[in-house]
Amino acid sequence: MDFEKLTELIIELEVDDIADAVKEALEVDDKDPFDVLNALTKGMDEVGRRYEEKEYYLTELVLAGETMKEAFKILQPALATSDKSQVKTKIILATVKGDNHDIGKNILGSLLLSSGFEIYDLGMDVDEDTIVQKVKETGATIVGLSTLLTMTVEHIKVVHEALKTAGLREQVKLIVGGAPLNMELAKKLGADDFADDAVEGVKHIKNFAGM
Ligand code: B1M
Repeated sequence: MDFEKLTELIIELEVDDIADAVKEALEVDDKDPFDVLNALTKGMDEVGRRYEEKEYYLTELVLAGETMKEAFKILQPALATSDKSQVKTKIILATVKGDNHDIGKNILGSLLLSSGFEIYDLGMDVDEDTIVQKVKETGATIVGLSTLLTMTVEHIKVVHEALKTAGLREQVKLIVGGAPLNMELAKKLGADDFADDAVEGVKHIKNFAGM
């Protein structure tokens, strides 16, 4: 199972075949799971391009999301590392209010879990009050926000302000990710850090946690 084929299966929305293909790549061909993840993500980027060009419509976007989730069910255990820390740093993850994209956030969550972090995943379309409440309840020291939509990036600022108003901003590091963001914009919106992809996200978060 070569990487091009995996990319193609995502683009062609082969929701029934993708799990077997990922299994074959990992178990028969002994491919690196992170390279498999890259091949799948490349497919999602092409789906996004086709959607922009109006070759694909919302139905295809939905199916692409389902296909990626099927792939990830197989990939997730393979991405797990043996890098477990003794003391568990608590992290809250959420996709911001108004945004229903959760695949990137879920990948980050799985990688963090397998690195020994304690994850509180609030899901997608999450408002600032829910995040503030969860920080109070858990004493989490890191909040990771994901957003893929240009129109929802401003919600990062809303979360930053809400944490500030609640007197919690000093106790948490706020890290964000998602295609419409970059470090400059992230900082402008009040975040402490930005990561380009989930692997980078884990590195930055480990840094915050002093690991
Ligand atoms: Co939507 N969508 N979508 N979509 N969708 C995009 C994002 C888009 C770029 C497609 C396009 O036009 N080219 C575009 C956004 C344009 C923009 O605003 N800039 C778009 C649009 C317009 C929309 C709708 C508005 C369409 C409509 O309704 N007319 C709608 C919005 C709904 C809403 O959210 N309110 C919509 C809906 C959907 C579905 C729900 C159908 C589905 C999502 C399913 C799901 O997530 N459960 C979907 C999909 C699948 C996509 C694309 C094709 C793929 C997204 C994806 O899963 N990528 C996407 C095009 C694209 O991304 N190229 C697109 C794979 C995933 C692994 O990557 O999530 O980016 P990603 O995560 C990356 C990094 O960003 C980073 O790490 C991951 C990789 O390692 N990362 C972090 C993410 N979060 C991080 C947090 C971190 C660190 C790193 O630290 C905390």
